[in-house]
Amino acid sequence: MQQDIVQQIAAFKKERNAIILAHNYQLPEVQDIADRVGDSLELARISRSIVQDTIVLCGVLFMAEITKILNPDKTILMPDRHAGCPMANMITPQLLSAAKQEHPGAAVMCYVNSSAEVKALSDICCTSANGVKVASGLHENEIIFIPDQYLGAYIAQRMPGKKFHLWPGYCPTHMVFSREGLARLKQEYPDARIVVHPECRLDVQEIADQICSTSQMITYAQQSEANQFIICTELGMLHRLKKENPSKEFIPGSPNALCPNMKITTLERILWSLERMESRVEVGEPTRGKALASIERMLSV
Ligand code: CIZ
Ligand code: SF4
Repeated sequence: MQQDIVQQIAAFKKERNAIILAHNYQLPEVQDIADRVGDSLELARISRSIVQDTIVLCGVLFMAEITKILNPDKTILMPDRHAGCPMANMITPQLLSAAKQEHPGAAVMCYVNSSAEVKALSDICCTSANGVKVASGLHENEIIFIPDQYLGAYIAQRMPGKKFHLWPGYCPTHMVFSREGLARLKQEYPDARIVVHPECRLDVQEIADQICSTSQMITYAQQSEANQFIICTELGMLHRLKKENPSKEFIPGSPNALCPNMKITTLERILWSLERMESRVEVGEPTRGKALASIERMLSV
């Protein structure tokens, strides 16, 4: 049955001249049929060199918006447009405008986990892979960081010369990791390295052997001499880590680190999306142009 769907997706993909991009947190079967899998920075870069007319983006809404912002002439499809990001919804254009009025001299640095409208009001974007690099390139000494307080704090700790105003947003999925839970796992796997995403709480970051973005986890696991890794990020990441490092062992830092929004996209929905050419993601002007400027500033870093 699943094989049937996989074949039908392949046939429609050809007919529609489409390509499928999937985020590292997607379901294993979705990652397996995707043409490319990556974090949001990788997917953004990949999308710019695609020759196909249609991109099916398997991820959450802000990722599909970024793809549309970078590729306005292509059709960008989301297999299910209900896949949102609760953290992205923790900041709105109205709230950001008020924060800018409160700190008029500050630059606005915006995690890509945000809406197109919020990006349009920001000076520069960043991802979890390039946050420190982006912040060190800013000439302003004061930064409003939105929306993730934990990624913001991670960057601020490495930039002692700059003053950060951290927005109190957070990722519900990354809140499930705890020091107590990790201490228990460490008893069971004493040689394992603890690998932590910077969206995790600071007390969890403090006990990490490595803090990094999802794609950096792949490189770290490949290059480390260790054979076991306790992974503190969304569970979908384990699939790619195991696939690309078959001789190493990856242990979830919590069995509950599941992002429901990342799991809405199924093979059935991808097939529906290609069949019907829905749901199309649009970002109107002038929002697109303004958001593009903050994304391009990031991509040039
Ligand atoms: O930037 C991304 O793709 C996210 C949301 C996580 C990560 O660190 O890769
Ligand atoms: Fe948003 Fe967290 Fe889900 Fe990523 S894992 S999409 S940050 S809620």
